[in-house]
Amino acid sequence: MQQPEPQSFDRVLSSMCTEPHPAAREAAERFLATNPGDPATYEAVASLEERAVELLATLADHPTPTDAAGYVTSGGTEANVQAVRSARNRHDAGDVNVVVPESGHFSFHKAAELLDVELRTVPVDDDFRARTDAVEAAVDDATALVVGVAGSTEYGRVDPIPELARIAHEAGARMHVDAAWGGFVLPFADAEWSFGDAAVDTLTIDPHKFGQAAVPAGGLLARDDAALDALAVDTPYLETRSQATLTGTRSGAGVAGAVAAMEALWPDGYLDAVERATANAEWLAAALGDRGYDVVDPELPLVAAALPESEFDALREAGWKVSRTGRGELRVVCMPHVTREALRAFVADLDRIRE
Ligand code: 0PR
Repeated sequence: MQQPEPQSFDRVLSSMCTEPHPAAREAAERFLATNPGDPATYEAVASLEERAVELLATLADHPTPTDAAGYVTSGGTEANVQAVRSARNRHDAGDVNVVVPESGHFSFHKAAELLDVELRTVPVDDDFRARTDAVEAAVDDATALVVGVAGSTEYGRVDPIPELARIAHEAGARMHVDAAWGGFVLPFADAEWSFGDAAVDTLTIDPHKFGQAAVPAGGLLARDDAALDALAVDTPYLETRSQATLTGTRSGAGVAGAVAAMEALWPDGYLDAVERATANAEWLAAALGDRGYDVVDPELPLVAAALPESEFDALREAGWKVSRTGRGELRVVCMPHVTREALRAFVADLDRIRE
């Protein structure tokens, strides 16, 4: 039987995944049958995972990357769930709450439900950033975690992380930054988001998004071991005595691919990718603005613009994989596979649709 072809990336404009770097593809294939969940058996992939954490901590400006704790998760969802779980386990109060801006990814809703914690969603300002006054008003003694988003899913916005960290710590809570998508873009942008910029306790940063690794490769980082220790359960019959990860058997391909991508691309390759993506986002925003659409000014390479539903539907019909924000705007994520040529073809199709 003929094998089905995977989705071609040619017209994929709103995915946060991208074509893996060739080195990531090759490394992932070599490590397909390894399990970093059993480091005493699969030693090579276990040391690759230590390397992955150190590289991720370098990107996230950890003061001493070799001291950072963390692991390669199945994705941003797992990293966010684990950050909530860790903060809950470390907090004294019985019934805790977690404060998340409404721009937070829906994985926090999953976390709250799974972990039976109260989720307090707070409004964002006119520029889609967490409102610090609203966060300040929402925290109390039972707040275990404050979440800030660094590169929001819908608009690519960065919350005021240092201010949120201050509010969190004054309330006796921990600070988590969700840089699942932004983490590979922000090292080259003018924003305060990282361990180096604020007292961040945990951080999500996913190689399988802008990091150009193979799926699955998310990342959870912690300032130090305590956050991960709070997640550990005993594993009596394994050679290693405890496990802090959510899943048991994990993807060695994800770990190896992540390391290979980061070693191939950090920092110059990522800088090139970010510069190209940023120029593309600016070009697209200008092209849509010229045509009279309301465009949300892109800060990171993600463009949102208000298009009539009929035009959006016609673009989908023409094969463009585009999606909408919660408010209904067209959303284009300028990932590394999105070329200027593709964007020109997209705008040409839009012009045809508008005729
Ligand atoms: N945090 C942020 C800020 C995210 O944008 C996402 C995913 C997550 C966490 C969760 O990450 P995982 O999906 O790895 O668990 N954001 C994308 C989104 O919801 C996920 C995505 C990726 C969707 C590729 C579609 C797609 O083709 O839009």
